[in-house]
Amino acid sequence: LARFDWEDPFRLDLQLNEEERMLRDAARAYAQEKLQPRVIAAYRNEETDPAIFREMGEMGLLGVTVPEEYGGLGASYVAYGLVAREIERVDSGYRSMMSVQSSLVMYPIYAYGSEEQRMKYLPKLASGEYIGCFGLTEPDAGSDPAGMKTTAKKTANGYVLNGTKMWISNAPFADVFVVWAKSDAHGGKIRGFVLDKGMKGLSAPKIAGKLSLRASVTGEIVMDNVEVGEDALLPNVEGLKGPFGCLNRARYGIAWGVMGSAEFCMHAARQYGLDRKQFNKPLAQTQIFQLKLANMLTEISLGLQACLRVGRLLDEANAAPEMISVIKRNNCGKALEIARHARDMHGGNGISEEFQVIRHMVNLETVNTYEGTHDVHALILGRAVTGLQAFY
Ligand code: TGC
Ligand code: FAD
Repeated sequence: LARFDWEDPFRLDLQLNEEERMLRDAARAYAQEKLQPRVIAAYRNEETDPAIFREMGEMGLLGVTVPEEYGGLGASYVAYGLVAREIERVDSGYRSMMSVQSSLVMYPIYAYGSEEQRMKYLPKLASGEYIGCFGLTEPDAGSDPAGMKTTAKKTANGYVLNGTKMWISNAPFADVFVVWAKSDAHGGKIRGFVLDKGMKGLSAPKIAGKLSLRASVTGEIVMDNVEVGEDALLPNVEGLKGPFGCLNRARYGIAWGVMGSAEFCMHAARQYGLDRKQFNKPLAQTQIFQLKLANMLTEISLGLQACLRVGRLLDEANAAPEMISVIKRNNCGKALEIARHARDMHGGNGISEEFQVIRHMVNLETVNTYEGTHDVHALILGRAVTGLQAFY
C-alpha cells in the first residue's frame, strides 16, 4: 500500500525537477534562517529592512525566471512559485517584496524594455542593489485601472509626468519606479515609464498605520511635473495589457505564496492541538479539530496541484489569464479561511504575536484584496463563462 504523507499529500516533490527542488530548498533555508527570526519584531514595529533585497539577491531569489544574461536564473515559473511559497510561509509581506521586484519590475523591463533599459536595470535589480516598485493603483482607480488620472505629456525631449499612485509596495525606499500613465503622444493610451529615485518632482511618502502586511513598506508615488527623457518610456507595449502582463505573473506567484502561509497555519494548529490538553485529552483528538485539519489538508493539496498545473502551462507559454484568476482567487480565499480557523484553534494564544497565526490571518486580508480582489477575479471568470462583462 502506498504511504500517505500528510505534509505532502499528493507527492508534489516527485513532480518537480532537480533544479526546482534545489531552489525550493535554498529558499526554505534562507526564509527560515534569515527571515523567520526577524519577522515578529518587524511586524510589531512596522519596519522593513531593505537589506532583505540584497540577501535575496545573493541567494538568487530575485527575478528567478529572468534569463541569466540579465542577472536572473533563467529558471521555470514552477521554481518561481516554489520560492514564493517558501517566503510566504514566513510572511506575506516578505513575499510581496520579492514578487513586486521579480514580476512587477524586472518582468516589464525585460519583456517591454529596450536593450539599454535591460542592461541598466536588470542586473542591479537581480542582485538587490536596486529596489523596485510598480505604480498602477491610484486613489480613484483601484479595481478599475483604466480610470487612472496620471498623465504623460510629450515635450521636445521626452515627457512630463503628473499624478499620484496609491498603495505601492516598496515605494518609500525604491530606487526604480515602473509607473503607468496615459500618454497624449500615444492617443491617450496607457504606457509604462521607468523613473529613478531622486528625479525632480518625484516623491514616495510612506503610508503609515497599516494593520496588515506591516513587515512590507507601502507608500504613495507622487509625480509633480517629473521630466523624463524618451529613454524612460518602455517602448514595446501599449495599453492595459502592459500592466496586466506583469500582474498575470505576480498573481500566479501569489497563488503559490498563500499556500505557504496556509501550510504554516495548518502545521501550527496541528502541533498546538497535539500539545494542548483539555478535558483530559489532546485537542487534536477531538472530532471537530480533526475535521478542520482534514479540510485544511484537502484545500492546500488541491491548491498546490492547481498551481503546479498552471505553472507548467506558463512554462509552455500556454496559460490563459483566467486560469491564473482561478488559482489566485481560490487559493487566497482558502488560505484566509485556513488562517482564521488556525487562529481559532489556538484559543486565546491565537491572538498572540508569538504564535504567529494571527499575523498570517491579517496579512491574508491584504493578499485577498491586492492584485485583483476576490470578487474582481470572480467577475473575470464570470465574463469568461458567460461572455458578458459585469464590471461596468
Ligand atoms: P479589459 O477590457 O478586460 O482589457 C483591457 C486590455 O487588457 C488586456 N487584458 C489582459 N492582457 C494580459 N493579461 C490579462 N490578464 C489581461 N486582462 C485584460 C485585454 O485583452 C485588453 O487588451 P486590448 O489590446 O484589447 O486593449 O479591461 P477592463 O478595464 O475591463 O478590466 C477589467 C478588470 C477588472 C479585469 C481589470 O481592470 C482588473 O484586473 N482589475 C484589477 C486591478 C488589479 O489587479 N490591480 C493590481 C495593482 S498591482 C498590485 O496590487 C500589486 S500588490 C503586489 C504585492 O505587494 O505583492
Ligand atoms: P476598490 O476597487 O475600490 O474595491 C472596493 C470593493 O469593491 C472591493 O470589495 C471590490 O471587490 C469591490 N468592487 C470593485 N469593483 C467592483 C465591481 N465592478 N463589481 C463588484 N464589486 C466591485 N497597487 C499597485 O499598483 N502596486 C502595488 O505595489 C500595490 N501594493 C499594494 C499593497 C497593499 C498593502 C495594498 C493594500 C494594496 C496594494 N496595491 C498596489 C493596490 C491594490 O491592488 C488595490 O487595493 C486593489 O486592486 C483594490 O483596489 P481598491 O483598493 O481601490 O478597491
